[in-house]
Amino acid sequence: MFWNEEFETLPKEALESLQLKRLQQTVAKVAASVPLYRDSFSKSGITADKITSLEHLRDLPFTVKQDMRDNYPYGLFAVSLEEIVRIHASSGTTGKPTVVGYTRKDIDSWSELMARSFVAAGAHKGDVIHNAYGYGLFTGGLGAHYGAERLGASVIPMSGGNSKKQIMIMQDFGSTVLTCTPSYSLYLAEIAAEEGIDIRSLKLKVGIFGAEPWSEQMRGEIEAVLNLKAIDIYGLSEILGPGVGIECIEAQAGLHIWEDHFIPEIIDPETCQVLPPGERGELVITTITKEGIPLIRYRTRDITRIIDEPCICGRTHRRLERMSGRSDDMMIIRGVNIFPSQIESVLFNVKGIEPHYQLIINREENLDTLEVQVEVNEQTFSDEVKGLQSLANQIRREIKDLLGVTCKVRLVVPKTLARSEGKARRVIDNRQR
Ligand code: DLL
Repeated sequence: MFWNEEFETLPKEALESLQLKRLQQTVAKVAASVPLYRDSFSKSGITADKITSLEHLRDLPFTVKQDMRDNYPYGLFAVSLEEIVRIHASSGTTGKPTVVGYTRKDIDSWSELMARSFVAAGAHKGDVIHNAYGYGLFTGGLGAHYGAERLGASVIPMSGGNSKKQIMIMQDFGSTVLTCTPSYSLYLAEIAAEEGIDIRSLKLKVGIFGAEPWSEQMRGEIEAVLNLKAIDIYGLSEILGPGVGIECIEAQAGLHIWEDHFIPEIIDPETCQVLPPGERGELVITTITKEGIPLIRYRTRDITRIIDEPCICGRTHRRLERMSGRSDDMMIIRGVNIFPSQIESVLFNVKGIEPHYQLIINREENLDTLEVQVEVNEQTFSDEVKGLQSLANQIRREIKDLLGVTCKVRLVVPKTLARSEGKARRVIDNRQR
């Protein structure tokens, strides 16, 4: 099923010529209206008419988050505030938020892309979409909301939090689609169990989960616990919000990035060189339809690769492999690069533990240490100490085998690690304090 079959199945050549036309328009627009681009383009002699092939994208400068901070709040907007109908911002961990503005046409394209994404995920008109992404400056809530309305589904604007009520509403209103972060879906399942409600018996058939990295093993866990198809959705506020890319329900193997609106590239984050096709590296995105805040070669910091093989669903837009993490979440422990998702993939294959964990990094006597805290389930918890010790040893060994790093494993009492209603905080790095 398609939302916009013509565009979702455009042949490669047609898609590329559309991209080129839209790229030229975007370059002309930002050169005329955004001082950052005007200055850097004029220094390097870039003009829209010199962009005669998609290869010329490589001649354009990168944009980074710091550029957005330096131009806080509206300095990168390409239109006057009179044209802006919505403002969102991403929180970030330090300092001022990153601010983005949308024109009426931007909101319209975003709603279209989210409707497209919902259909790719197997949702349609007639579905009851329980939207537990946060409403507010975060793009998740309103982004999914507008897409659900565009689709013609019945959207329940729950936002995050108030988890017991969420369960009651899903049960009473007959929600068929759940949208929230993957970690929150497991928390909701836990609350349902505490309330004596079998979440598997609800009408949910699809969950559309994103906004944070999650592993294939976590997908397996969510699908088993909630009895639904778990679909990965990707996006970032700088580029749009949710709906930059999504998995199709037919393949559940990589996220189609909507290439009539965005041009993806993969670079080596160290050298900034574009990597050969299929290699894993940092995702860079150029927006080619945005009016409010078009961005040229935005460095997302997200690590993935582009899958160029045709997909069984018939969409021609290339796919991004599930994000393995952000380059700034990468932990370097005694020289070894580790992503939280790699540890997650080990933990979720071990029997006797709950899908809740946290990674604590310390420096002791000039040596980095990694402690993996993971909850055991009630049954394991009541086991003898010997059993718990051998479980901790097994996890330590499997992490060592996979990543070559020795860590401490601390099994903790069920329900003691902090739960999140939005993006989970997996890593606590005490070295930065
Ligand atoms: O998280 C937008 C969004 C909302 C996406 C709802 C999907 C669903 P930001 O708050 O700006 O926007 O955070 C963007 O979150 O650069 C990634 O690091 C991470 N992220 C988003 N989706 C995924 C995903 C929203 N499916 C940042 N897998 C991005 C892994 C993701 N990481």
